[in-house]
Amino acid sequence: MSILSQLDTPVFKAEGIPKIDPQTFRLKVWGLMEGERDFSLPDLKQMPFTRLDARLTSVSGWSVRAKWDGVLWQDFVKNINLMPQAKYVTFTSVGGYDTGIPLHELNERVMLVWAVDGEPLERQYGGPLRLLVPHLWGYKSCKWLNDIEFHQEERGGFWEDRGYTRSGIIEPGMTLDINTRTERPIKGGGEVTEF
Ligand SMILES: Nc1nc2c(c(=O)[nH]1)N[C@H]1C(S)=C(S)[C@@H](COP(=O)(O)O)O[C@H]1N2
Ligand SMILES: [Mo]
Repeated sequence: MSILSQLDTPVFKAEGIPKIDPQTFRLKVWGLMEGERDFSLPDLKQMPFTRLDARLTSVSGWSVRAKWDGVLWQDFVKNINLMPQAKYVTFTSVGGYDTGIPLHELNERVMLVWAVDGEPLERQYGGPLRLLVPHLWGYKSCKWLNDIEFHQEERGGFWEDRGYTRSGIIEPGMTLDINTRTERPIKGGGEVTEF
């Protein structure tokens, strides 16, 4: 059991929990780039490995700290030749949930995650592969990642089209810290690092 399930971290699934075979899974990458690429899990696991201690913080009022295992976005994207017009990135799940992030917002702590503290990423938490964007609201951290598209103009996304901000910037307020089950104030404006 991963720390996420031990802590009873909420499971959000706008589209239901898909069943994905990790053996045949391919992450598709396309759009304003040279060619079209797909990556198997072993392909991703050959890239530089990172364990990142970071929080996932939901606009719905909770935040969880864990050690996330995977490849940093900056290491992953080195494998792709982007066209200069590529300015936005849309992440889409197997079930069609999507979210968009400007390319320049994908900072050095964004990662593609397949495990949590050495435990495989469980299905309900986005396994086999999810995105983690610690400095933006959790709806940017697309679970069950199926494809990544590079494009020029800003678009919406599943929650962005239902009233949440396109920027996803974490706002000041109170949050339930899942690790300690206490309500804590957050200053917002970036990753929650105060606890
Ligand atoms: N595919 C997909 N990814 C998703 C969601 C979703 O419904 N479907 N919910 C998002 C929201 S709102 C949050 S807060 C986090 C929650 O992650 P968790 O379910 O692993 O706790 O996943 C995000 N990624
Ligand atoms: Mo969320």
